[in-house]
Amino acid sequence: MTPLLHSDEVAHYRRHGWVVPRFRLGVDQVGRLREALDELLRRNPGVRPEKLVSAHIERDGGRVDNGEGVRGVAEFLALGRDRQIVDVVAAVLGDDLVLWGCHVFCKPALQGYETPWHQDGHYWPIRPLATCTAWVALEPSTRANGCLRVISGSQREQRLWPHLHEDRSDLTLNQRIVDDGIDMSKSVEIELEPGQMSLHDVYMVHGAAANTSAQRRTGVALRYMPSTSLFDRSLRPAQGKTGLAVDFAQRPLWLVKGVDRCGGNDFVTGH
Ligand SMILES: O=C(O)CCC(=O)C(=O)O
Repeated sequence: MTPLLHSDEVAHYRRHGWVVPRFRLGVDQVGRLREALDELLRRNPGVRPEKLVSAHIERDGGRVDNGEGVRGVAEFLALGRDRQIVDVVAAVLGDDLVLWGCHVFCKPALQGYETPWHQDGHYWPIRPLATCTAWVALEPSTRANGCLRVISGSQREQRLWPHLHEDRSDLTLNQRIVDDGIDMSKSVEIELEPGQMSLHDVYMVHGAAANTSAQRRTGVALRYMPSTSLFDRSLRPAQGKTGLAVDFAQRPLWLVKGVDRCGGNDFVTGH
């Protein structure tokens, strides 16, 4: 059987820290996800659409929030458990996989927030630190509307750079990397059509420009870790500084493939 992530794509991910697979979602699935997005936005009129944290956690049919300030929609959980996406991610992380997060980044036309250059590892309680994000486009994601951009190869040293805290309300995230020593000329804008996705490594320096165009831009970031790592609920690496209302202590985990290799992951809390 042809693998869903081809060997040249795996090699690209290993070398550059990101890849856009040839695999993509079909039109019908994208259509269903667009309806789920409409529902998510309807359920959360008071939440900035760039900050739809844990959008996959639906409680009581969406009538109550998920403990992180968002009324989720179950269709996004189905996406995170989608066999084909899980197999794509398994090609880079291995066959024992935990889905631990899902964030819908919807940037409205004309006034979509910037996502500053950052690394995710600073504020995630995963030890050893490891995660692959599958960023699935539900709408065209282009230079004009603030597509995801990465510093290609910035994952290679497997190190975290210092970040500055920014006290601003017009950002997706209040952390910006201190970019001394980072080769910004390696920046790549990842343009995607609806149904396409990119994968990026947890050490990747990435961000996205503000959306000042007339076209909305939405991606679903699905976060997977290998089960050889522990999701350590006692850690609070974010210290409330990211501008996002995350609650890792209560965050539910799903084993989406294989077994829990480290043996300590808790698949009960939060469910
Ligand atoms: O879509 C964006 O604007 C940012 C996405 C991001 O930072 C992530 O997926 O980790």
